[in-house]
Amino acid sequence: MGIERALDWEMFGAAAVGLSLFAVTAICANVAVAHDTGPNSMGMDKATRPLEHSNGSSVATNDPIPVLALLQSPHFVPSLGVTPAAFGTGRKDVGVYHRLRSVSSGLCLDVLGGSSNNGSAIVQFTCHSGEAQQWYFGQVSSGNYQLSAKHSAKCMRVEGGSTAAGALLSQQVCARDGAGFSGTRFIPRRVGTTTPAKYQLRTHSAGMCLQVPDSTLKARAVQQPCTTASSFLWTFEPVAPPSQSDVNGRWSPVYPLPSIPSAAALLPNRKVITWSTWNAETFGGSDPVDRTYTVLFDPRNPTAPTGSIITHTDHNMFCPGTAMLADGRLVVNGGDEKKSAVTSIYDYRSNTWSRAASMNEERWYNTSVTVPDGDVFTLGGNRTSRLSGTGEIWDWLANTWNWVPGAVMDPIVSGATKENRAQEHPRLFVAPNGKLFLPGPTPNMQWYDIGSGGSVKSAGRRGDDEFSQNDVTVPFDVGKLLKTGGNPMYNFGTEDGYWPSSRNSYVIDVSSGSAVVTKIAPMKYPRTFANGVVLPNGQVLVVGGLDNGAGFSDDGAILVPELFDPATNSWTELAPMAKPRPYHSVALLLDDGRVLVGGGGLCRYDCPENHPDVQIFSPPYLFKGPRPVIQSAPSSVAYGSTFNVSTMGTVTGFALIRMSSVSHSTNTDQRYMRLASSGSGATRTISAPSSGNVAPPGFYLLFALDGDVPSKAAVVQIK
Ligand SMILES: [Cu+2]
Repeated sequence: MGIERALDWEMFGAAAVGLSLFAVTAICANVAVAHDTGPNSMGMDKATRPLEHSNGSSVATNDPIPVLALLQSPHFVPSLGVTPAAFGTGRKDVGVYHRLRSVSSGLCLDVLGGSSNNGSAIVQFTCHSGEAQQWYFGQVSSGNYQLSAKHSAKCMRVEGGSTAAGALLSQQVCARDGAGFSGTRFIPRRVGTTTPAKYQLRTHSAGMCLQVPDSTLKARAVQQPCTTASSFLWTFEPVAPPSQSDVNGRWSPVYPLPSIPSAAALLPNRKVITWSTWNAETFGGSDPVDRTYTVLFDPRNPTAPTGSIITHTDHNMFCPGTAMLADGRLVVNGGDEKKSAVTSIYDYRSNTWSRAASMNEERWYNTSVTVPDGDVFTLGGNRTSRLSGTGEIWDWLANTWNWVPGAVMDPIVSGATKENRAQEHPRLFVAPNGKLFLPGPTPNMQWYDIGSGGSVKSAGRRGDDEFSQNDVTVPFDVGKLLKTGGNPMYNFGTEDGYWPSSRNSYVIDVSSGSAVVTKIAPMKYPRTFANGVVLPNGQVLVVGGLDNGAGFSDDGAILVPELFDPATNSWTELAPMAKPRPYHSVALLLDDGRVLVGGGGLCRYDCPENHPDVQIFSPPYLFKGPRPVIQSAPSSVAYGSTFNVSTMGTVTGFALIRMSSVSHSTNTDQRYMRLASSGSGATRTISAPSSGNVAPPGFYLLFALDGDVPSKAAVVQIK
């Protein structure tokens, strides 16, 4: 055990939460594999083989393992609001905007008139708090940044990519590459050792420096041969994020978990099951075994999570497909670095995992979705296997996986590059027409019809969007999806380059049976690996992620969440969380209207990006006054029926949100709808959803609303 680990133990020991709370038990560890002989099924021999654990000691897999203490490594100190001293010398660690103030004039770089048009001049102007003076440093290669303006999401550029002295700067689309790319890269170089730090901003293409020649208001910025005169020097002033408040929302303490929640599901008993991989800290290793670390977390008792190591299903449930079944059980199929065809099912009623039929094909990073008749369709996950990735459907009654031969991957992969990793986590949603709509990550959207052997048809292009892996796509109303962020590169950033994440945002309306794409205001921050959670008021919380596509990194973590309001198609920043939530992080709506956010990591032993913890966000609607109350509601309702609920307080409407599972920013369960109601006073009569096309069968959260303020939810099964 190294010094750092010893320190971790001490730090953990000093924490307010005691070790005893994290008893790690190996439930069901000695239950024989009963009913499956799938390709990875090697029985107890493999599952009980001793392992070289990360602390160097050899332990049997079925023994309790004190993993938690190893994981309490608070390496990460949030640097929000602090300008890093090392700008230009390597990777940064901030996800904040900066004002750029001229040392000579004291004025700030501004897009003239706050314009969002291409070609608008970059000028100096009196410093203020507006978004046209806030710049994001998006790293594109070591020490090279694109500077994008917050209001427009467009980039500062030397006009025409000119290398001439005196060339002017204006704002242009943030080109990824090609002709528009030159003139958009800047290299901050610190000059002297003053506080605050002063920087030159060197242009990559010309090797010149950004200058504003005098103190004239609205003077345009130009490039000139670099000197250290004050007209070439800039201070970078971080813009403070919103504070924790009733208006901006409030975060709970960070609650440690026994393992990293890289996947999670909200269960009908209002608890959350999370899971990770075969090891508490790393997905890789020379001898990964088929088992999974899981945690049962009760938001009402957040300091007492229960960790388990599931060995008897012989399934490493790492980067799988996930879906919630009609009866509230969770299905997890595929996953595992070695690829896996195994299907596991978690039953909240007995708190047990069991094994179901294996798929016809091994998959890693596939997507699963519960379809209107309760079966589960899965697609993709064939990048490393080189198998077909063609869709299969699990018949829940017969417990068999059957090919859907026409549900092929070609349209998803078409035109993609290796770095797009197009075969991974296709976005799949049940549309009101009963077909499966695939809005991404390819910009070539598709309709998958899984009837009659299956077929695929183009749904058109996703506007002017690019390929966007690990984006956020959330069905925020019947037939309506929010699509925001993502990155054309998956896991890029470990070589010599980064790709800034996207802020592109669209509303995609499929309620007519064809996809209508509307480009909306960009998200305030660039994000990849973020999670989107639809809230009881119909708004969408987007939380976490990175400003680049690097897996297993906290660099460029965005700590400020944003709220999307479909009434105005606009974004509002909220109070920042305490920890980065990068690759392998999760977020879920809880039944009380709060949002659970956690995870990130599984990089390697003791890497600083491992985040075995969660934090719970209370959105602003919880601080607006008394909440309505649902006193009673039926436990299940039938499609097309009406049902009564009794309420207390002011009730202006009802919302229904499907309880969901999430991994890798992928959540196919989640969906939102308002329900029509009649009556007044304590008893209201509500119309249930019409069919499984609108509301796939399963457990839902039913919220009463007083305007935008939600009740705590009743849990209702729709069938
Ligand atoms: Cu993964």
